[in-house]
Amino acid sequence: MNLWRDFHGLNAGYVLELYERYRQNPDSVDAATRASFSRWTPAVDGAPAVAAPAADKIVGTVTLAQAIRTYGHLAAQLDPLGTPPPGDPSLEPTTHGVTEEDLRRLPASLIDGPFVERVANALEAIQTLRAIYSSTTGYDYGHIRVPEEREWLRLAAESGRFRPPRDPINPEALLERLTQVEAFEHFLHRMFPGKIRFSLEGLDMIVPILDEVIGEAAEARIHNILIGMAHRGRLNVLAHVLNKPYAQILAEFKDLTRGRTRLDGIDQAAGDRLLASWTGYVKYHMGARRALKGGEPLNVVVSMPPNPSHVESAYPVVEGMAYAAGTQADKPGPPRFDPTVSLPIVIHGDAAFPGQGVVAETLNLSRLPGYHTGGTIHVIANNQLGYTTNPKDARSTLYASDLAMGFEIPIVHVNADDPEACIESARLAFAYRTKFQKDFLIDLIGYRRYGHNEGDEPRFTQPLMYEKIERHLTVKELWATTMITRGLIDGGWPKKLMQNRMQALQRVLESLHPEVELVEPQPKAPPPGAARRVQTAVPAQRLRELHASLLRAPEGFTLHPKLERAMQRRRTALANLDEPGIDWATAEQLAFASILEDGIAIRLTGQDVERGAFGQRHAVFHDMKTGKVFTPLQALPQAKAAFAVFNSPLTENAAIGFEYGYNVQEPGRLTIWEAQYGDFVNGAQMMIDEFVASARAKWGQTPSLVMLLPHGYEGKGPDHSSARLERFLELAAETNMRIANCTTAAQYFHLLRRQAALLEADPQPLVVLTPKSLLRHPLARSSLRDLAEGRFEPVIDDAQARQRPEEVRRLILCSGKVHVDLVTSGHGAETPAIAITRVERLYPFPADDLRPVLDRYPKLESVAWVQEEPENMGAWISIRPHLGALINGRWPLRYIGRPPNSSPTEGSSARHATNQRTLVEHAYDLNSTIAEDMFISSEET
Ligand SMILES: Cc1ncc(C[n+]2csc(CCOP(=O)(O)OP(=O)(O)O)c2C)c(N)n1
Repeated sequence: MNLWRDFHGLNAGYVLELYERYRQNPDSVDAATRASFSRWTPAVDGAPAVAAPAADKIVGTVTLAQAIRTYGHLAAQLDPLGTPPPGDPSLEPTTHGVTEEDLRRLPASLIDGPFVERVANALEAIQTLRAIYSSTTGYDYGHIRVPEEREWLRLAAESGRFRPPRDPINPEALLERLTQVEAFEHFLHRMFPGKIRFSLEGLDMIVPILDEVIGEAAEARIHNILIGMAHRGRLNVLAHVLNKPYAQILAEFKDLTRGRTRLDGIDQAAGDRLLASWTGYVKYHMGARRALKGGEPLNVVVSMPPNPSHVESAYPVVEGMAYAAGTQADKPGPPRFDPTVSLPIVIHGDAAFPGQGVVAETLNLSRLPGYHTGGTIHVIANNQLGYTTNPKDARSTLYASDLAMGFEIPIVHVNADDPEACIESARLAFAYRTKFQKDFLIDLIGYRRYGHNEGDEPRFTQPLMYEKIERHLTVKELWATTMITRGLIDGGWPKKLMQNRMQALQRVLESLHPEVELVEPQPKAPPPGAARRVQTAVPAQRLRELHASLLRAPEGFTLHPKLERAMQRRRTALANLDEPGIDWATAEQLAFASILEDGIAIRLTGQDVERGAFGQRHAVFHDMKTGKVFTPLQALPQAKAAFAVFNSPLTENAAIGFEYGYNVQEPGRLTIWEAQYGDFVNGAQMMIDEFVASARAKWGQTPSLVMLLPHGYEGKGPDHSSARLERFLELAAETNMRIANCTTAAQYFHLLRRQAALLEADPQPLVVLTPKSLLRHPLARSSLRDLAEGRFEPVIDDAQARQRPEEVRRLILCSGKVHVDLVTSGHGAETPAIAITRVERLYPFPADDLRPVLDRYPKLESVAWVQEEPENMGAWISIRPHLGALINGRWPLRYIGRPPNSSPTEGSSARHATNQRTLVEHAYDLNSTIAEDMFISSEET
């Protein structure tokens, strides 16, 4: 036995202590230890025969080593501008009761590690640890709770496995790359002074880091690489990583009038309208795609989706895209996710990462079923400033990356002026991600050479920092110096390289043909009539077979008794062709089943969607005895594509961003997100404004995301009632979305099928205000015939009034649940002069369907819009001009409803009930006057 070879660290200390005890009294240790020590000749074995080192020195050495491994990053020189690191007392030997002399006397093997063989004693071992952990890289992984991962990370750091020169790099290629990056910024700076480009300078190493990760990913045959990033350095990454041609970028900088007067493939009038509203977009937010070419068909696509100015909003979108790219959904059952197919890389700002809530929301998705992408590589482009704000005002944490610690993401802080350390961090990130399929974060600490943008004067707010920056050599210059010192190049070479690059850019600028080079995505005009032609009816026999399949549970599956009864009731729902036995949830299941049978995959997510917030859906059943789950739509024999259903975590913003990304990456799948209550969708207003509503106009994207938003005034109070329809209507323009508020199960059925059928032909987001009480209301139920022979009706006229049109004096137009309140009020029978027509599709405004309704009633005296939302909410404000144009002064158009209110509803259910009753009474009161009631607004049009 050799003490120092066989035992390390504290173990060695403990054995020594035991040996001391044995020496003084052999009986004080157990028999096995006694036998072992009796064979031990300390002098021969190398252990001190008489004076073993004091245990406290051994313990001190070991705890010092441990402290360096955990806190060494606090002493690392991470700031290229030279700010001294904060340090930590635990990194000092004296804190652990040891001196350098003690360490020199102790053997290196006290400290376990791959380098131990190469060093002579504990002092050298500690010095080696310092060189590793407190250099220009700060390994920050002490928060990882999985021992295997921690050990892997430790060995990776201490073996230098990924670090040049052990893992060599091509120094000339790196110099050329850094020259390319720098020259591009210099050139733009010189040729377009004052133009915003959000220069990368100070964080130039981002490009070689991306090169490294992408190169490794391509070798690992990862097919889809998705890069998410905001403004900083985006142009440089577009040019050099995505290979966006210089000519195209320069053409955008020239900012020439587009000179385009027509769009191909559509008539002039439609083209004019589109061009008039076509917004185009700022160059530093545009997206790009690049197919990597290799010797053999590599088939790797690197893409960077466009992003809005809202920093970090692209992060969940990229995750959704990566997840979709890695998910196979063309076979029935649950979809299959392969983490080796795609790789998300997200570049964050150092102020944005800790500041924007969507980051925490998205990090929380990272390891959840239905969202886990196999690991994201994060890079914080840490220039130590957020616009004009210093870190001390930007975050409550030491590092910009600290939020990631809670998600057990290993972090490497790295000085952006040390290219070799940066390359190592990229390799480490990729290797860790490959091994553990988890996120990894590189906190790349550099600086910002100019102001927030190039027109900004940074010295107003950071005069001292910019004094340093002015004198600071660029990373390219530093690397060139290193190469000269290492004798790799001669002194004139870097300058020559730079000249070459600048001249090349100059040649591109001189030979620019902006009309050719300026390639902007064009919004695709929807094919005329696609939506109108779509067939959504499903033959009754096919529906009955689907229904039977959906009700077939596995052998021996024990349902909850209440669900068992509900299922029994459901069994008969389709028995009779004309009996309205199909409720909302049954219609939804049938719609989903038939869509799957048509070969279109479905993904449904949202809070508690598996059961449904109102206990209506039960897309997933739980066995009462075993807890096993059963998802009928995943066991459907007729299905030809996958069905995914996932309860989402409690997020709206990241959740919608993720689904948006999933949707645009795989537009052939029906992607549905459901809000718990419709009002919560406002937590994702940014995603709705910036992506769902406007991405088509800004970036030429064609999303088709479905959002199900429970809506309806049922006395719940200010929250839980309104899905804020008014906001969606306000955002609706051109062909950017469809908005519906349907009142029957069949309408919902056809609407979903219609959306699925239009995914390719005419994709548009679909906003559906879904019911709560109507989920089970008899009037909302539909018959099998409605599903088998009907279609989605944008407008449903009053079936009874149609029979006696000449009696009708007032036409009430309404949408959603208030229709049921009106027709169940009992006033109808007394007032045959009223017709009640439902507007089921609110956008696009169904003018063609309403026109015949208005023309149907020859004795009409007035048209009234009735809604339960206050006057400043709901559909009224948006729909009023459309109705006015349609009525064209033939009758007065009046509003019957609550007055404007800053809150969506009354706070009390009693008050709600009274107001709702009054509202209905006034709708039926042909003699009511404007001033009589609080429900009537002050004006007639
Ligand atoms: C949601 C949002 N709020 C505010 C802004 C305005 N803004 C743009 S960049 C920026 C500073 C970002 O700092 P940081 O994340 O460190 O990135 P940097 O610009 O320094 O690279 C601010 C405040 C924005 N774009 N998005």
